Amino acid sequence: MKRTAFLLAAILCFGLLAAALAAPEAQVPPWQDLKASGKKNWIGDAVYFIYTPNEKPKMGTIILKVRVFTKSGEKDKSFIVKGQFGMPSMAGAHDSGLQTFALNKAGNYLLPVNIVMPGEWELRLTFIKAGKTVFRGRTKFNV
Ligand SMILES: [Cu+2]
Repeated sequence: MKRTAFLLAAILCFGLLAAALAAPEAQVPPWQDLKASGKKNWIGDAVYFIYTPNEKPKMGTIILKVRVFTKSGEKDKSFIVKGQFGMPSMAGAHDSGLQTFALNKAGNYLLPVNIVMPGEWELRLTFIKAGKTVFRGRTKFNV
């Protein structure tokens, strides 16, 4: 009988642990369709970001710039911005993996994007604030 009680307690503990581990995952925001480059993408109602490539996407390396602004128009450098790009039709053949944008002195987040093949590409952006993922957006573009 004692043994059964112990087993039940152990199962309960594992259950609680699993629930605790699963909880942060459930809080990750769903993927949203990004607005076009140059347009405002709001993160909640206090902050927005604008992404712009340094040139029209073409074969080779382009630099993707992301700027985050507070509602009052000041640059917000408190985020970690991550990007991932690849060709959805090619099952990760050119998948970049999750890359972290570099923050420069001007407060711009920059990431080189390598386009190695013409066709349809997808860009995914993740915004992290104080260790928490607060926004995830994606968009497709043709080269
Ligand atoms: Cu390809």
